[in-house]
Amino acid sequence: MLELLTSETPNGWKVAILLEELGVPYQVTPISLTDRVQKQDWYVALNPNGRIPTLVDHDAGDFAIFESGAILLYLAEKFGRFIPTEAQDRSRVIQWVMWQMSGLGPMMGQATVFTRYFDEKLPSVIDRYVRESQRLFGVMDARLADNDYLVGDYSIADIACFPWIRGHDWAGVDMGGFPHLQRWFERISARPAVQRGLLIPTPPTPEEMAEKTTKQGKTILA
Ligand SMILES: N[C@@H](CCC(=O)N[C@@H](CS)C(=O)NCC(=O)O)C(=O)O
Repeated sequence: MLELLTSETPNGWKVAILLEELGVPYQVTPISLTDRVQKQDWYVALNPNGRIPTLVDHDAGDFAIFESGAILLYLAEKFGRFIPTEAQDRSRVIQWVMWQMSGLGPMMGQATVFTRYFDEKLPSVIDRYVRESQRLFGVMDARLADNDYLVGDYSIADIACFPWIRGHDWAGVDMGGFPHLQRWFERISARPAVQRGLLIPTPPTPEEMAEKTTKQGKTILA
């Protein structure tokens, strides 16, 4: 059995979406970020970074994996899906996953932190992260001008990026002016497995989400 330890955030949704796309059985262990469960000793023993998500493969000697990009790769390779077998396309998918992990995720994450969680609003800092996020939106938009997906067919490259693009409003990053990205976003949003994955671990209302995330933000910054 696969166990996903997660919370309702972009890095967690990536893995939930892939598991739903794969249609394999898995169990969910919700981790309360507000209660700082991700910092408890038992959790840090599984994930030395003390953040979500973590995947434990109980069918492989309780093998624990941290870092959402590494989890996507592990699952794609384990089940031989959502990653091409041809060497160069496989490399292209990995390149986009790396790009998301090192660029899109951190920039959007910091845009969210400085727009939403900090009481002190620092215009130059917010501007830096918002503009860098938009630059990255432009990189995706250009790639998607002639392609329905980032690399060939729908893959873990698209799954890695999707929840962060979905969070653009919350992060205060305008997505207007990126028509190809918008179309890609709508195409992926329409997938039933994506819609199911976004309900893991709980389906909060937008109002609950806003309040919960604000409280979580304060807790995480503490
Ligand atoms: N690079 C890590 C980032 C994980 C991460 O930042 N997770 C956030 C939620 S999206 C988290 O656990 N935050 C709680 C904290 O900072 O303690 C990954 O992709 O798995």
